[in-house]
Amino acid sequence: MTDEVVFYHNPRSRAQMAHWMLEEVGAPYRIVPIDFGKGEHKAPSFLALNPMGKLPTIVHRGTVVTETAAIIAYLADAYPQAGLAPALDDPSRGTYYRWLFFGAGCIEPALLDEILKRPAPEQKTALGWGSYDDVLNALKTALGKGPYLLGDRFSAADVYVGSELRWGMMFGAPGLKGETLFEDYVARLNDRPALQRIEATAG
Ligand SMILES: N[C@@H](CCC(=O)N[C@@H](CS)C(=O)NCC(=O)O)C(=O)O
Repeated sequence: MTDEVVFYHNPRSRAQMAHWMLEEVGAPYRIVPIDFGKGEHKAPSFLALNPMGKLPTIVHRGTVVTETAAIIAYLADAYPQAGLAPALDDPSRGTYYRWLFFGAGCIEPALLDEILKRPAPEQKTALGWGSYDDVLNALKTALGKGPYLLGDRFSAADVYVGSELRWGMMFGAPGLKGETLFEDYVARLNDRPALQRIEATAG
């Protein structure tokens, strides 16, 4: 079985986050471009892989993986030589999981609240992400020691959380640009050669 990762991709999407990770781990991969305008992500052949009709989606060693955070975590484990995930018995694995899941479960919906200007619901305690301000405050605590979420160690959690922050900054979510802690963190990530490589090809 080939070790090549088949990567369904469109540069104007969250697929860029997975693309960065593919470059970080040095995985052999083949890009299958998906044209949103032509509706290729809603074609039956693509829906058979990802019933959500969304990117990113990868196929590796015969298994489909969807959801950006899952793809990033999967690649960290599939290519352990890159050293982007703490070992299973390393206590920092807990911190690593914590921020990866926080990225998908809290940062992502909180950012969308702001970017899409979604009205706040009355029953806030049922929201898993609390509020946008709570999420930013938690992130400030997480990054306070730095330089990365696991301290000195860069990990796949930074690829995902950092991608979310970069994305939030791009769409003008409040409280990110001009906040030194976030600006410095994103600047450190922007220095990663793997990220620079994929940015250079994004067009
Ligand atoms: N929960 C998914 C969201 C993926 C997602 O919404 N991708 C967007 C692009 S950024 C997409 O494919 N949209 C196409 C559509 O829904 O029609 C993840 O984290 O990967």
